[in-house]
Amino acid sequence: MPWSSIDEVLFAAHLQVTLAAVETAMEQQQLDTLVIQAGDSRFAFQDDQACPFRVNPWFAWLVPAPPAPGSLIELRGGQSPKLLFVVPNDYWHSPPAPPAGAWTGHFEIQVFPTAAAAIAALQCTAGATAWIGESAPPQASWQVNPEQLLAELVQARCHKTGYELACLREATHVGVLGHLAAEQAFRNGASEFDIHLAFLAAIRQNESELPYPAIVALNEHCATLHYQLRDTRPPRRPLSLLIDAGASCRGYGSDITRSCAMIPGVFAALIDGMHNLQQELCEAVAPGIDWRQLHLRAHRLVAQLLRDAGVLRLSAEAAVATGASSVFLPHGLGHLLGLQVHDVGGFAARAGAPPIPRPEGHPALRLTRCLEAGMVVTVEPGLYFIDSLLQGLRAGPQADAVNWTLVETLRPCGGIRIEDNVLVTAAGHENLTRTAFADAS
Ligand SMILES: [Mn+2]
Repeated sequence: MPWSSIDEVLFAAHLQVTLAAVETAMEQQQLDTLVIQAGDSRFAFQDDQACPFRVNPWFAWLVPAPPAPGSLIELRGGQSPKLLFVVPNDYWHSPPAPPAGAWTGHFEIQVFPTAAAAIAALQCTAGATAWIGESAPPQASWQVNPEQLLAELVQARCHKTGYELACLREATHVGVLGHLAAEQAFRNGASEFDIHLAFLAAIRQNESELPYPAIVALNEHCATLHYQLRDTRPPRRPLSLLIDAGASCRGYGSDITRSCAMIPGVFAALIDGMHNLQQELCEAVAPGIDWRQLHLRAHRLVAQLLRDAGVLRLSAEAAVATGASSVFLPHGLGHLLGLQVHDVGGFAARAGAPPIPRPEGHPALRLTRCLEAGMVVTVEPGLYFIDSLLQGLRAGPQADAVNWTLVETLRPCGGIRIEDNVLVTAAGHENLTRTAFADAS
C-alpha cells in the first residue's frame, strides 16, 4: 500500500515511541548494542525449495521494509538506528526492492549483497550486545533473545500506536472485502477451494501474504476449529459456511470470522443468536475488564443460547460449572492481535510478573490479563458440534441434559464462530470489524 502523508506522520510518532521503549529496556539491561535480524530463508529438507519467508516480528515492529532475509537493525544508545538491508544479486528470483519511501529518512541505511556482508558491517565490536533473531548470533559472547529485555518490549507491543492502528484498520477493511466476496461465492454454491479463491481475489493478496492460513469450511467441516483442507468440489447440499480469514497491511493482520447458513432454520437462528451475544461481549470491552471473566461470561451466554434453542436442558451456570459448555465451545474467547495473529503479551500483567493462570478447565485461553487502553483483541465466541467431544458428553453424567435428536440434525452444519477485532480505548472500545463491514456495505 502506498504511503500517505498521514502514514508518514504516524510512522514517525510510532518509531519515536518504539525506539524509546527499546532504549529504556537496553539501559535496564545495560546493553550497548541491540541487533535485530529479519530472519533467514528456510529450505525444505535436502531441497532447494524455500519455505515462505516470515519476517521476525521484532524487526517488522521497527522497520516497514519489504521482506528481506538476512537484513539487520543495529541500535546503539544515542545514535540513529541503522538498517543493514540485504539485496542479493539474484537472477533466479526478484530480489527485494531497496528501501524507499519517507520512513527511510529515520534510518541510516546501507545495502549489502549478502547476509554475511551485512554482519561484517555491524559496528558493535565491543561492549554488551544482544541479538534478537532465530539463528545463532555472529558472536558467541552476545546475549541471544534475552528474556528480560523481550519481556519489557512485549509490554510495549501490547499497546498499539496510531500507526499500528492505521495498519490494523486497513488490514480489517481489506479483509472485510474478502469476507463479502466469500459469502457471495458460498450463496452461489461454490466449493471451499473456490470460496478461498474468491476471498484472495477480493483482497488482492497472495496466500503467502495472509496473516494466517485462511479457514474455509462448509457443512460438517465447520466443526474443525482450524480446518485446513479445501475441497475443490462443493458438497451436494451446501448448508453452512465458516470462514476465518484476515488480510495483511505492513505486517499487521486482521483476524475475522463469519458464519452463514444457506437456509432459514434452527442453525440460522443459532447464528443470529451468536451475533447478538458476540455484540454483547464486544460492548463489554473496556480498560480494567478481566478477560478471564469475559471468557466465562461468553461460556454462560453460549450455554444460554443452546438452552434457548433446545439443545441443552442445563442452566447456563450448570453448563459452565460441569464443563458441558466447553464441549460446544472448546476454545478461548479471543487473543491479542498485532504483528502476530496470536500476538505476544497475553499472560503477564507487566514485565517480570508471573503469567496469570487460565481458569481451570479452560486450557485454550490465550489472554488472561485485564484489558488496557491501546490493546487490540479478538472477540470470537463460537459453538460447534464436534463428534469426539460430543461422545464424551454422551458417555458422561450430563448425557440426559442434551437433546441428541436436535444435535443430530445440527451436526451436518458443523459449527459457528463470529469474530471481530476490537480496540480497547480509554472510554471503552472501538469495534474495527463492524465499522469496516458498515463502511463496505
Ligand atoms: Mn482469532
